[in-house]
Amino acid sequence: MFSGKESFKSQFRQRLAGAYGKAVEEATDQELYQILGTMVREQLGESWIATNRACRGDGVKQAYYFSLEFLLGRLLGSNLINMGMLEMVDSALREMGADPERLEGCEPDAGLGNGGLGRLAACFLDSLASLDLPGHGCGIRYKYGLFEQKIVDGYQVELPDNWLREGNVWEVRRADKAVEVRFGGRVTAREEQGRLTFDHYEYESVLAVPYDIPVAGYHTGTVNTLRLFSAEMMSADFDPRQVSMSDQRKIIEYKRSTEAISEFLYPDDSHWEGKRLRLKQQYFLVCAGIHSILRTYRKRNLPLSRLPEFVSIHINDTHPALAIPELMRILLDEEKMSWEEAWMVTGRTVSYTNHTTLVEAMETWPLSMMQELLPRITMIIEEIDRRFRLEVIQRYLGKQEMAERMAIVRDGTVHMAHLAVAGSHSINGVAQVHTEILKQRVLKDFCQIYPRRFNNKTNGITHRRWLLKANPRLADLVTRQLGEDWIRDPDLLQELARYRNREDLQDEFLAIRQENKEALARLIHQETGISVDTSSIFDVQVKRLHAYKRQVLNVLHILDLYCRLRENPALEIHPRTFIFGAKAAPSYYFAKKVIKLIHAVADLVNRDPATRDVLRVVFLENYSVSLAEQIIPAADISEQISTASKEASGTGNMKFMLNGAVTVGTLDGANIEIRQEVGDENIFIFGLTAAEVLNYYQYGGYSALETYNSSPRVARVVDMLVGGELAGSYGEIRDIYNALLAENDEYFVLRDLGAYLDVQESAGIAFQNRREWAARCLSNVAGAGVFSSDRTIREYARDIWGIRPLLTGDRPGGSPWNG
Ligand code: 26Q
Repeated sequence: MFSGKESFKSQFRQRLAGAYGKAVEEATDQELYQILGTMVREQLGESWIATNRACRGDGVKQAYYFSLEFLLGRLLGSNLINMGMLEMVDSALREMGADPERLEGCEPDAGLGNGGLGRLAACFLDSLASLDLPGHGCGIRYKYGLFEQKIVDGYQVELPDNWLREGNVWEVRRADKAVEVRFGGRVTAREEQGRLTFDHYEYESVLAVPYDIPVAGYHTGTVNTLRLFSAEMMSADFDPRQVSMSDQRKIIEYKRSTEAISEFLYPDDSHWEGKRLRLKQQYFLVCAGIHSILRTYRKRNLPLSRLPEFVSIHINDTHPALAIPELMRILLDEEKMSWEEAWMVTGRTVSYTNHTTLVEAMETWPLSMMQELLPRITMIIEEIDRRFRLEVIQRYLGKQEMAERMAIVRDGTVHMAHLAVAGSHSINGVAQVHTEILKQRVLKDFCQIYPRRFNNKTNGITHRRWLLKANPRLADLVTRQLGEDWIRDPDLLQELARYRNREDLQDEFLAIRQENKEALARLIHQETGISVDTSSIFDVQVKRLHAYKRQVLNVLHILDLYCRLRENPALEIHPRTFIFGAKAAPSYYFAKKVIKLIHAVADLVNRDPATRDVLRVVFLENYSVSLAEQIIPAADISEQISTASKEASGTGNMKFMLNGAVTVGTLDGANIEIRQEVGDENIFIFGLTAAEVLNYYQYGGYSALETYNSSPRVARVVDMLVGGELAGSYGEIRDIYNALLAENDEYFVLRDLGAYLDVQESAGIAFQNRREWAARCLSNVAGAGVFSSDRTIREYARDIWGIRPLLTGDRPGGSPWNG
């Protein structure tokens, strides 16, 4: 432990010498980073012990957030901020001749997630610890995170993300807490003392080794745990000296097949691929996680019937829904509980968040695959299904067809959302409109039977990473206006609304925005060679690439401006820089074609002398948490333009707003609630509503061709796609054209295009009135308080988990590590 700057410096030097035999000026940035990270993690040790002790205390209930994804990003800066050590460490490093920013750059992003769902899990961990709540994460330590994206010739190329190459300073391997996970084999039933007993033979064992990462709250002593499991072979099973050659081959194969389980995160967002291995991952996580929870619980010497008083298991979408049959298996087979009691305990312990209503993203598994891989679990799921159907028919509705619709297992397919609803006491959506769609449409039958289980928890983001860390200049301005209290209580940001018309504040805000834009412009130039005009509007769309998110709509706006400028070189519009960042799932061919389209449009627009001074199009490759932290603070306009009803919530929208960007968006997901907070004048809303879209779908969609035929402006940009000017990509772009016209535009792009062009024009004009624009930006920052994940987590803690703050957290004034 160190306390204060001088002791930090002397320890730093000592450790550097010990580890590498070097002085600061001789060491590489990587070496300096390794030492720094290790010291920071170790500094958390005592508080980690104290938090764990407090968690074991009488009557303390803990929540465990099970997720196949944790999109953490870098941890050095956020840990230093939360520990209150950022300034001290920065200045100590500088005094020793090291560059803190370069050291931070040595840390690879922990990119163990695809997008919103994984990043939400990471924000929740930060809020749990910052609120002194006993809540931990449970996930998989993928050896490779989401692929690294390179763009070659306008096409996405996927490279492995080898984030563990230099090790991970934040994790602690806990070999002593490894647990066994069993796959395959056969199950037989026999009667023992009047009770059915199941024996499992010939299974394959995999060892789940936990790696624990401390999660430090902001200026508090609470340090929770993110436990990530790594798959290894069970070495005790084999003694290599006593096996023959052919067995050695088997061992090698066994090692390979076990380690494969935690090798890759599947960037499989709503598309089929590597199915079987993915199912293995899900069971691996759930089995190991529950095992380790129960090991801790058993130290209380209480019966498992009381588990729900002490443990809450939350499943992040259906991916960990096997937690339900796995907990049943333990209660039935190992604890010999009755079915009825086991079902009661399981239901009271588990809760579930739904993150999507897209039919193609609803998880299902072939029953046969499940049987082969998880024979006992499958038997339990079938029994859950049998009893659930009976309950539906007998106690409630008496309708066979309803039971059939709601079935957990039907026609050889397991429906994970149905399993998750049947087996948990709480089901929540992630924004008001999304929860209403769940209740009134997607899960309507279930909501009729269990209305009290359904509830809304509008998403949030941690304002510590997304403002304090990502945009220190703006955070500092806010602190100078409001004092530091907003960091603990982000609702206080609301105060800024009162000052929105103060000219000094507007000027300061605009100056900060300008500096952030210049920093991003440097990055863009460094990464792409493109120079951008920092007085232009930075119009940003960064998020996963998906048809429903409608990057294509954005592109059509660019093409409309391009056509108009060529037609009329004197056209007066404020210059714009369009910035994109997006990864496409490797098997999602349409999404990949859109990446190619963006590049083709960029080529055209950036080269043409008629437009290049007014329009620029930039695609930043390998969008990630760290890149987001650099892009978002520099955005003027935030594009949130999904087809209404499709984006469950969105959280990027909140990050932009918090940094004072103005949203151009549809009435979808949390955009609706953002509008409520900032008011109509401070957001640019366009397009169909969710009700309108859903109504169209009910009656077979709208006619894209009619829209095309009746609007020359729409027709002109759509024709551009196949007019021969977008070079080198005829095939891909033709397919996008066909999706819009021949396939009748499933995502209402053309239907919303007119309204989108109009609202963009208003936004462009509005931008030119600098005072009014700055006031709008300030209103957005002011309205962002409710979208802090602190608010979200308080609601989960109170309404779903029933957990209360630990009494160990040191309250205000500072941090227990700061000396
Ligand atoms: C489904 C089936 C089989 C395999 C994988 C999947 C799969 C994997 C990942 C389905 C969905 C995901 C990720 C979904 C996701 O990120 N959803 C987003 O969650 C955010 C947090 O709630 C919301 O804000 C976004 O609106 C939502 O799109």
